Amino acid sequence: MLGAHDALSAKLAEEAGFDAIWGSGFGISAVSALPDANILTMSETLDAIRRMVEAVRIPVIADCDNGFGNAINVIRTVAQYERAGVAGLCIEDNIFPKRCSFYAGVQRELVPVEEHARKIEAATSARRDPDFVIIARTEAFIAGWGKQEALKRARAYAEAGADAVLIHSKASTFDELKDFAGAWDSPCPLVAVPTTYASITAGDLSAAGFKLVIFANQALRAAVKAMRESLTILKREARPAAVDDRIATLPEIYELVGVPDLQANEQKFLLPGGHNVTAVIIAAGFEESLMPLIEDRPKAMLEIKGKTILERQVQALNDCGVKDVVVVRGYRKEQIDLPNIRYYDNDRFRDTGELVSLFLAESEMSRRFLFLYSDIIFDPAILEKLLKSEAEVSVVVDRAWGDHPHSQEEVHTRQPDLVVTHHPPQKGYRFLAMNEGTTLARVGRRLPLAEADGEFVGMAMFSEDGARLLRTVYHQSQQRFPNQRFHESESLEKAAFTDILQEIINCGGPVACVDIYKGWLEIDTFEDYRRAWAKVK
Ligand code: SPV
Ligand code: MG
Repeated sequence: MLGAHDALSAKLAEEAGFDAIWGSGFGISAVSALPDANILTMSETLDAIRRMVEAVRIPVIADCDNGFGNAINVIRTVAQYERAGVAGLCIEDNIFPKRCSFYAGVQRELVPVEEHARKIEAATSARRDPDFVIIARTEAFIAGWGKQEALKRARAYAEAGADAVLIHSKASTFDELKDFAGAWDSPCPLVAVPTTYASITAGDLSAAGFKLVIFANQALRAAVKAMRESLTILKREARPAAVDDRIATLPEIYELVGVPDLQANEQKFLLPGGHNVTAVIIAAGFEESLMPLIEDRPKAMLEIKGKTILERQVQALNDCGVKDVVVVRGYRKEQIDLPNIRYYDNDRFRDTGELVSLFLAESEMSRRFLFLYSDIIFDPAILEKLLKSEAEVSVVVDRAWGDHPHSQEEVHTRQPDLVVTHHPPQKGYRFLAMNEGTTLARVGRRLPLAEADGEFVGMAMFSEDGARLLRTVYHQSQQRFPNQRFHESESLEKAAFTDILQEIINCGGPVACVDIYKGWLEIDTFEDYRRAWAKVK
């Protein structure tokens, strides 16, 4: 067993492969900067033990000193500790209040052997589970009372019903205990704590007849030495990196305290909200038609009244609680360097399309995520509406498209992503919440104008299942469409986001529409850019 002083040291002991935890009274007191002398109360000690039990799966045996009083106190001690989930406890024949076995120059008294035997009986009678282990410990050697007294006491405790006897020694060699073990004539197993005779091995102890060994305080002492050394250096150098090679990394701590579980449980059990969604913004492309406007920067970094398009997007996302933002860069990637954003780079942006850029960020698609074109400015209310969607795949559709006729020429220059939907909203009722059950039938830049009943805004959201569907459809498409057209694009490599949306629809995955009416701008042409300057406040 490894002596732990708190939940974290118990966890490290478990990780190191020890069979059980010794909830050390010495250690629990020490981490409160107090001596091991019954200064902490039973409930304070129990509190520390309970945290250890909660942190590990291996058994925890609690060091209960003298049981925190007489036999009457022991009854409650056993009840409380058993309820806390410990596998057993140890009670020593020190008087209450105790003194640690090793402290020199302090008063040391043991209770009479009969009194301690009754305490052991009280302990066994108080347990509910017969497998709950009661270890009786004698301090006869510690008090200097010799082998005969130690044997007398150990025998009395074994007869009183102890499951094991801890025979403690502060000698610098193992001789005293070896002698004791040689004379031990009871089937009751023996326990040793080799703190002062520390060069002994567990194997030596086993050979001498001991069944259980406690390394009681090495974890605590390792921590103190490591902290003291690092802190001395840190104070002297006044620079955190000076101790980098002596300290655990932050990810090590995250792992130890269960951050991966926290993340998984957040996904599973917290209601969806802006905070647990990642936004993936595709900003890799280069558009000849916007030269020379975008000569020195990508479109997303075009400034409109003191703020770039990307800054405006990030602001809107943050305002809606979406703090995790990913940008896929390509053309003039060095120009995109906003803080608090994670980046992926598509260095093949000239030969590839939006879909390739999106899938560079595939590792983001293990959970709910938002998809955004990088050239749109939108009212945050649109984002809020999208975030509320419970569909697996949702796209924002502007129904203002149908308000007035569009010329072929306009469509040719602007190339809007058009949609044909099932159950489009009735004209004239567009301000009602009418996005229930509306789904995409077709999407693309070359749909017949007469059939289009909305425009895809360039904002989409995928639930965890939706993200899985997207990945599956994409990877299947790689198999099914090698070196050939993929919907409106000449190949999958050059495909647009709308092509994969169409493929999802064709594969039977519904794509839900989040209907809006205006409230957004797209910067596709000089004219758009000029208009944005006029419209944006
Ligand atoms: C403890 O770890 O608190 C013990 C063992 O009781 S010892 O400190 O060796 O007494
Ligand atoms: Mg102790």
